[in-house]
Amino acid sequence: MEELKEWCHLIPKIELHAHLNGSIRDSTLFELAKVLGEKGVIVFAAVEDVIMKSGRSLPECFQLFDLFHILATDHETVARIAKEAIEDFAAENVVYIELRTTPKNNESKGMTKRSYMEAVIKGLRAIETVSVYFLNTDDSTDNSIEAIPTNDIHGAKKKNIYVRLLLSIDRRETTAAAMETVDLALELKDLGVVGIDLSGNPVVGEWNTFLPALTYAKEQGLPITLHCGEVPNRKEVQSMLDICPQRIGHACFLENEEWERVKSSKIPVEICLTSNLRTQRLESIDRHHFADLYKAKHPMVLCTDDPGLFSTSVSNEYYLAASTFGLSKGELIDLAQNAIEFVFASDGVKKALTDIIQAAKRELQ
Ligand code: 6MZ
Repeated sequence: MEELKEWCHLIPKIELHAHLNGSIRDSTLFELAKVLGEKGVIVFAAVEDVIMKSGRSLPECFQLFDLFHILATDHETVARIAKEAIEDFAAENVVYIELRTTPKNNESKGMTKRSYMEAVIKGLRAIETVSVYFLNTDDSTDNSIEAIPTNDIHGAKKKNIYVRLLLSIDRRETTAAAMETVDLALELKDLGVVGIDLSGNPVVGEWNTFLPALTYAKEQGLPITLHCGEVPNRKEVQSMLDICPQRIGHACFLENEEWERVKSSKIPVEICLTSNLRTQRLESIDRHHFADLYKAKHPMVLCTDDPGLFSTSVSNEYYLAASTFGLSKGELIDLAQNAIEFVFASDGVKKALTDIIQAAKRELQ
């Protein structure tokens, strides 16, 4: 068991579904909560209980996110969280990540959606312990990219990681706010933004509110990924599939007819095993739709969702897939390699990632 865990750690991995504020380090969360507790903004003891709880309903998760947003309201903290999150993913041998986050306005802190994103990017620039390649100019679209150095998978040397950003539209937002996010994504394309996500509490908001912004994103050539079927909502799932998203996340409550559409259109699914289990989307992990999709050779990628919130890691998600569904080492590394096809970055980056995983295959197998 330990050997397989260690092996899952060594595989160069691709993370395509991780929320920035769900990736806060526990130690940072406690530190921030303590300071705000001392200032009387929150009651630290109450926070401690919520943070330490392991199984949470979906509504409880969203209460916790509201707390995270109180903790992370200034630019400096946002930059710190982004920096630490990427350091942690790189330490896991993640070689490419699309980190998603909701740009936030916060007048009292002088924060706009744009300045929030600038803080995230400042955090990426501040990373020294890992070599971070996040500018779109780090690659070119003509396939002539100079590949990032192949990681020493045993960890002796400085890690290398490609970082791209997805801007999330929160389901609580208005059409105008969602449009603002898409405009911002277009403005920040050269700074590593590669797409749009729709997330937030799945029982909140109406599809028609987000549709104009998502359609606009598609028209402008920005790929989109949608949290789809996190709760039963057939009408919404069908409307989501109607706009042909480039990827969908979770897909816990899809009926056969909808699965058929997903499968025939080969829409890649971002699979978050621990998250779905912890938020009680399924009775037990072996009942997860991963098994059916894997058997059908449907495109999918293993992701963490909120590694801080759910105390998981990308390696752990690979380990969980292997130990639950009986995947061999070779199958695990193929799973990592297959994910390259679904990234929103350029062909140059895809080629570089293929080289990295091929090299690891030769070394690990
Ligand atoms: C839906 C989720 C989520 O954007 O502030 N988020 N939305 N389902 C989930 N599964 C449990 N996990 C996270 O990161 C936190 C935000 O991401 C979304 C929520 O809107 C949450 O507030 P950012 O960096």
